[in-house]
Amino acid sequence: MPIARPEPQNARVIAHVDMDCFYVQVEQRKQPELRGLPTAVVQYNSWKGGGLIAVSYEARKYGVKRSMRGDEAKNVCPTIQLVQVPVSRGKADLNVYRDAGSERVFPLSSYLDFPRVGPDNLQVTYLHFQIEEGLTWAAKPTLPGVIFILATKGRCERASIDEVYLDLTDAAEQMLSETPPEKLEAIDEEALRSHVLGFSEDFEVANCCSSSSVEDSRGQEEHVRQWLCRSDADHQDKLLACGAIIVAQLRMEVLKETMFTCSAGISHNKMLAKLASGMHKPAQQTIVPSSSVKELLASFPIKKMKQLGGKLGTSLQCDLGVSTVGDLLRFTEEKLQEHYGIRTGTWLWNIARGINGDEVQGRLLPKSHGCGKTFPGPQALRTITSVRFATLNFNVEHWLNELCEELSERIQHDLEKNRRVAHTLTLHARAFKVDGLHTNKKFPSKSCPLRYGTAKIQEDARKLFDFGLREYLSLQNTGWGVTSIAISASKILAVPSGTSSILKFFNGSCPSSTFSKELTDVSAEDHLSKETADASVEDSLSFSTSASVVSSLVREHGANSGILTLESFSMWMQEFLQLVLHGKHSIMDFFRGSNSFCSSSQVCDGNEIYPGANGTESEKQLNYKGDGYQSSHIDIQQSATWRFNVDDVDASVVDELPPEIQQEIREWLHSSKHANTVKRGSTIDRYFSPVKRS
Ligand code: TTP
Repeated sequence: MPIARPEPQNARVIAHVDMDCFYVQVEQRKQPELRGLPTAVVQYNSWKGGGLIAVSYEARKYGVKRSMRGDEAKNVCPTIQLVQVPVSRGKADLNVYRDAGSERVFPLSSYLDFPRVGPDNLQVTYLHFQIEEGLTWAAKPTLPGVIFILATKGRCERASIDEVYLDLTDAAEQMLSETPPEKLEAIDEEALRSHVLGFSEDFEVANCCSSSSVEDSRGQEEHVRQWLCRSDADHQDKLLACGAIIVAQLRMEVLKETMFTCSAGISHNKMLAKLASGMHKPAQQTIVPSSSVKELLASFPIKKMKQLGGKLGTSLQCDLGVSTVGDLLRFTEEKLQEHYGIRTGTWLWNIARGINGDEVQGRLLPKSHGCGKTFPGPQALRTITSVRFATLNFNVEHWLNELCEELSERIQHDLEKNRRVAHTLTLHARAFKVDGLHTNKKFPSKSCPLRYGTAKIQEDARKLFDFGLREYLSLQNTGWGVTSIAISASKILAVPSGTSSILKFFNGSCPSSTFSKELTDVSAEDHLSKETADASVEDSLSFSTSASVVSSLVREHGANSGILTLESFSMWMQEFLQLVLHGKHSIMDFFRGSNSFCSSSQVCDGNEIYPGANGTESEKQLNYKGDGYQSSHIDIQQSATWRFNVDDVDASVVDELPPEIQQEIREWLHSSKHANTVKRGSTIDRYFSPVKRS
């Protein structure tokens, strides 16, 4: 449910930047000959020419829409160029689009300086290479990608695969105090091409502008210049003017360096900025001054508002007769609360007035990872495992495994590249019951703690599906058909690098520690993002697993024991993770470095350290117990994987630990080496004591 946040007192400048027909632009950059032509990107499923998922503005002029299939699009626009989405594992591979927003590219200008170094048979002008690919160029000048360029002027929140919010308040304040627009000798043409709601239109109407006329455009630009440079404007509008000039510069920078055009909305909050960014596309920007908010919302369709596209919007239409946001002004806050509850009622009351206090979060990386596949019509999946339709892959398990493999690769990539760990695995599906009526009911989404490793994710996803299916079918003994499956990884947190954050990480003050011991239903808002991905993973323990292992250990044994202080343990882990990050790929490697690792077949007796269990065993396991899944905890000691011999511990490892813990560890190792029975009393000793844990 939406939450109403009051607007902060101070004036803000918020921009929403959205790439234009993004997938088409990515394809056009790959194939420059498509530029300027009516083009659409079509889904991997080629039935009737494939479903269109992105349409160029040239094609839109012919009436081509995203909802069409390729054949239909060709009927309305015979010259349309249809480009297939890359396919991998029998489904769309969106990596190329996902990466396009955040890639770091060689500047085209620099590339042109070294044309002979590049592959001969390619058009150098449009080439871009990712630095990560490790190309050995004589010179490697780097320039940031879209997100990085946009993030240079203020707080940046990546909202989806192709859109960001920017909080430009500080940059605008600074510009206003140092170089206010009225003192600028020249204002970029791009800024002068802005649309100012409630201002530009007046000019257009008064002058009956046809956008193609040069005089008209000059006149409009002059008109906008007057608005941007008003010395009698209030502080908020002056800030917006600065914001518009900054956004225009950013958009030009994006175009210059990445060849992508984008559109933007600039206002004093996220909601209004988002509404505005889509008003004039492509490659334009729209400013919403406070004085125009009422007029904008008066005619804005209620169902087009974020969070009102679904049931709530429908209820507003059907139950309250509301068709535009402005219509909400007819109702008191109490009335709206009466219908929709306190929080939602207040939120609705606020949006009717353009009030939205949501902050721009500083986040350049996606909030979640997800991948899914639909199985429309006759493709619906009707069996869990492959029995009769083995060759057709019409079974849930096959596709779950494929999707999980993708997800696993993606989160592993995120972990390695960005040091982020995902904590929650969620399965979403759509299904119908074969009960004569083909009832389409929502398949209950389910989630559980996420364990790294493809096989584990596949195993858990399958359990989530089984559990969801039982709930879906309830007592009816009917068949079913699954029309879509999606799997997502969320609650993604950075691996902490400082004591205070690591304490938070382990201490329950962050979402990671709210692991449910049971499967949890997923709220309607917990959608898959547009972000989906591919990648591959070894089923090995990475430090991500260690983070969740440690967090579970602390919860299980440490936090309340008073034996090992959380702080000292966290310090130790901090160093530990640093070591893992700097060259060692896994905790196993960390210990293996001293050749101390016992294989699971080895017998390890009294002189063993149990620094943790591997992710498989230490995490809560999902076991079906007849009437539902329950969590159970597998004894850590069963995991021989994590046993190693004290005698083999490399002393240098201890030297690298924080000084305040070194002595304690040394004493503990010493006592462990010299006693077959584990010494009691040492804090860490007791903490890891197998006896204690059994
Ligand atoms: P959008 O930003 O919604 O649309 P767009 O960028 O194609 O066009 P516009 O200029 O109107 O903003 O989506 C971004 C990309 O996400 C889009 O290029 C293709 C992909 N996408 C899908 O794959 N399926 C969908 O249903 C939508 C809405 C988008």
